[in-house]
Parts: sequence; structure tokens; C-alpha cells
Amino acid sequence: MDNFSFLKDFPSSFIFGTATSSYQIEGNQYGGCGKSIWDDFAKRKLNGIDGLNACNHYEYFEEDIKLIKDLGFRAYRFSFSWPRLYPENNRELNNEGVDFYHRLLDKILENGLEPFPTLYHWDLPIRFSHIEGWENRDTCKHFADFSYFISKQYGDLFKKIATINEPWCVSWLSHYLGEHAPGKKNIKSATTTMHNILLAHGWSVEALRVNKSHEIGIVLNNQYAEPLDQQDENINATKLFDSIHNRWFSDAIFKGKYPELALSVLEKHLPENYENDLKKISCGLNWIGLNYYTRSIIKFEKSEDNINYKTLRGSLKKTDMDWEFFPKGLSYFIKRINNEYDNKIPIYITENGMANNDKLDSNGEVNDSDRIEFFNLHLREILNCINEGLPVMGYFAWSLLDNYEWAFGYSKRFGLVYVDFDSYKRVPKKSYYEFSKNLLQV
Ligand code: IFM
Repeated sequence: MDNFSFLKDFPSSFIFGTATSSYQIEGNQYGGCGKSIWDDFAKRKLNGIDGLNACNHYEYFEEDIKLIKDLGFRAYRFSFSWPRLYPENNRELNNEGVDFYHRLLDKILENGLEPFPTLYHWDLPIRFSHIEGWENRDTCKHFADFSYFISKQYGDLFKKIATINEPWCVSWLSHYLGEHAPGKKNIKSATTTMHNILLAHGWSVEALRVNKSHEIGIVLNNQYAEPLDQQDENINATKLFDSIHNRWFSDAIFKGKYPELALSVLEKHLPENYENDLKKISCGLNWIGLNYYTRSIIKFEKSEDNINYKTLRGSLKKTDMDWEFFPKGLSYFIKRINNEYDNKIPIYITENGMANNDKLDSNGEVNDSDRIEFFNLHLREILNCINEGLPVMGYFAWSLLDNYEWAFGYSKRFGLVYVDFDSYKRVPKKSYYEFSKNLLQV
């Protein structure tokens, strides 16, 4: 069961690819890159473990693109680093940065891969922290300008583009739970950011379309929520979790409103006249990206902010992040998008994968059989959805390389390719070969 021979059953138009992000792989000591909120957060909260070197993709990108091509993937999802392009302010471009993304895109195209760029994957230039980052609407305006710049500069080199990666992480995880940069724990900051990051998306879509008719998407991370048991208070807590984590973003984007349940606790923290922005936020997408990893078990627990739930881990098989294998959740969200939001919109699984405690064995190989099982289970869910007629068009394995896993530094390995962070040597793992064995024949 744990092999990928069934990949041949996917439609020939289905796109298999892999995903990365700028801060996690590029190495910001290279090429005149500026500092981001993650450098500051790493200094304050992570003992200085930051993305200074990461995988040195800045110098190794040709090898990395070749790895993607040699595996048999057809697309590459990466992100533009805003501080690499505009290190100091929003007017002075770093030409080395401009040149880097030209060389990267040329290499992607030369290798016959489709580029799937993302405009924002969390490396907000540090200068914005002086104006409270995403809590300030001005940051959204600057992001729209940045989006326009990218479209002008590189827009002829790609068709599809995503605005924001995982708005829940940018807002709730970073401003309420405090686990990501800037590390705030404040409900007003979090709610303001939950709105502003969507506004930034809306303004970005508008700016991109001024220049060109791109195929535009946004990437949402959905997490399946299951009540601890069937007691009413746990069921209601689960609904609240779902409303804040998942529905907040998809309701706003597809329906132009926020879910009532989340509003019942968050509305008082939203910016004044927030309703006026919802039209722009729901301005229409060409595709939707879904990142899916796991589920949470939800239990009622009173909190002073009325966020009356606690998330627990269940007892299913777990990854090195302590995240349970729960592949059913993936088909659940594909169906939810299709049934409840838009039954025509093309769906791309823009991230899915697992951290594993990978080590080189005595032959210099990495046998990541658990990752093969993980991919296998999730890809089968997708194939079932396609066979039921759902418009799932592509799948991006997270991630190409072991990389900087945010608050966990370099301790969690998600890659299809093992990285030695001292020598930058890349070693394809068994999961890489399992994909290539099957995809190269398709
Ligand atoms: O590494 C992250 C990525 O940056 C965003 N989605 C989840 C991944 C695993 O945590």
C-alpha cells in the first residue's frame, strides 16, 4: 500500500509540485537582503536561531530547481521576499534582489516547471514594526504597491500568483497565541490583523489586476476540528474554533462577511467600519490554495477573552511536530470549499507534508518511510475527490528541502530532500525517489 503507483490514476492535467518560502530557505545574509520581523523575533524569542543562512538557496537555487525537475514535478511554489527586494524603504530597490528572482524564474521556466509565486509568506520588512506591522492599514497599502511592483517586474513570467500565505498564522498565531513573529498576545491586535491581512489581500488583488489579468489565489490553512466528546460545551467550543481558524477567512473571501459565531466574540475588537472593506476582500479569485496538515481535538475551557476553547492532540499516529495523521480532514475541506463556497473554483493543495526525525544512515541515505505513508494517505483522499468530480487541480508537497521551521528553527525536517545545514549538501530522501519513480513514467 505504501507506494505511489496509483499516481498514474490522476488526470494527466493534474499538477504535482513542491513548495518552499523565501525566509525558510534563501538565507538572508546573501544578496543584500534586508531584515524582517522574523530576524527580530528570532533574536528576542528563539535564542537568535534565524534565517541568516537557512539552506543558502540564494546560491544553490540552480541545484534546487534541478532537483525538482529531476523528480518529475511540474510546478514550483516559492515566495518573493519583500525585504530582499526593498531592504531599506519602499522606494529603493535592491538590484541584486531583482536580479535574483529573474534568474530564479528563468531557471524554473528553462526546466519546464510552472512557477507558482506567493507575494507574502511572513517575512515582513522590519521597518513596518515601527508602525505596528499588519495592525496598521498603511502596511496594507504598501503591500498593494509591492504587489503592483511584482506584477510589473515579473508578471510576464508566471500565470498564477497567490497573495498571502495562511492569513490565520499571520494574525491569530502571531498576535493572539504569540508563537510567531511579532509574538504578541493580544486579542485586539489579533482581530485587527485578521481583518487587515484580508484587506491587504483585497488591495493586492486590485493592484495586480491594474497591471495584468493574472490568475490570482490566496492560500488558506484549514485545520479539522473535532470535539473531545459529545457534550454541548465541547461541541460549541469546536464550532468557535472552526469559526475563528477556518471560516473567518473563507467566509470573508467567498461571501464578503465574517461568521456570526466568531463575530460574537471578536466584533468589538475589529476596526471601526470594517464592513466597508468586505466588498474589496471578496473581490473574486481565480483559484484557491488549501494547506492541510492535521486535526485538533477541542475542549471547552473558559478564557477571559471569551475564546473558550483549548486545543488538544489526539492519539492517532503523529509526526515530529506532534501533529496527528488525519487524511480525512483534507477531503473534508475540499468538499467544504466546493459545497459551501464555490463549486467551480479550481482548488490547489498548496501545502501538505510532515516533519520527520530524519537522519542519514550508514549508507548516506534517508529512509523516510513514514513520510511516504503520509503522502500516500493524503494523495489517495485527493484522488477520491477527483473521482467524485471535485475540481482539485494540483498538489504541492511541503517541502522541497529541510528548512527553517519558524519557531522550531532547524529542528523539524519537512523536506523531500535532506539538507546538511553546515555544508549545504542536499541528499534526496526515499520519499523523493518514490515520487520520481512514479511521476517520471506518467
Ligand atoms: O513551514 C510551514 C510553512 O511555512 C507554512 N505552512 C506550514 C508549514 C509547516 O509548519
